[in-house]
Amino acid sequence: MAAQYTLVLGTRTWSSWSLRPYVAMRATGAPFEEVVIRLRRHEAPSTRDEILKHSPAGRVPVLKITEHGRTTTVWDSLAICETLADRHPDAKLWPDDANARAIARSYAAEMHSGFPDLRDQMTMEFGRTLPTPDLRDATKQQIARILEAWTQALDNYRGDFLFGGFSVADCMYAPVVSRFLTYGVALPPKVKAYCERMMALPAMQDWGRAAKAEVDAGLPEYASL
Ligand SMILES: N[C@@H](CCC(=O)N[C@@H](CS)C(=O)NCC(=O)O)C(=O)O
Repeated sequence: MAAQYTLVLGTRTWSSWSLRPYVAMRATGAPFEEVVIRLRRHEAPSTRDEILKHSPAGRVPVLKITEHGRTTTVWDSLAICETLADRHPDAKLWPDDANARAIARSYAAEMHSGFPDLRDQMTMEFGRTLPTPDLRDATKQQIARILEAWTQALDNYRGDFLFGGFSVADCMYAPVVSRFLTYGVALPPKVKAYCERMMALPAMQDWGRAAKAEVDAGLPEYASL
């Protein structure tokens, strides 16, 4: 019997870490259930209490895999993407070529551990259009580094996505695509076309519809909380 997957996500408009494994999960084609936890909820049950029901790490995203009567809990966006790549080799979530795979892993890891100023000054507000904040030099440097890295990958691998076919590297940068569009970052044509292809993915479209429903229901901007 196939494994049952449950993906525990944060508020879609804001939860950039949740978007990453969501698009990876969708790329596998496997069915899964979603549990969405409202972030920054201070009244009982608080966000933390809700997340702790699913993971001792107290953070989303979380993937729960139930098979043979046992549930395995995986937390942290990159660990979930890696687990999905392992379990669904046909989805080719990493490039076939070992050198391309090594570089794609470096891209994913650079995102996972880096770009703190970008994340701080350009919080994800999926689907919203907002004025560009007064960017610190460090943020500008991080944007320039991402544009350089994407351009190199698009030039070297010559596909629709960073490493030719869709990979975990694209999953890890999906929220950055959203941020660049939200805050009107100037994009070279090749990068702009890449962002458009990313936003056209059914997974990104579905995420956008769910995020819009949150906003329509009155979700404030993260920075205003
Ligand atoms: N390194 C973690 C970061 C996860 C993280 O910081 N998630 C945020 C939401 S995007 C969270 O759970 N925050 C808890 C809270 O807001 O109480 C990952 O890659 O999954």
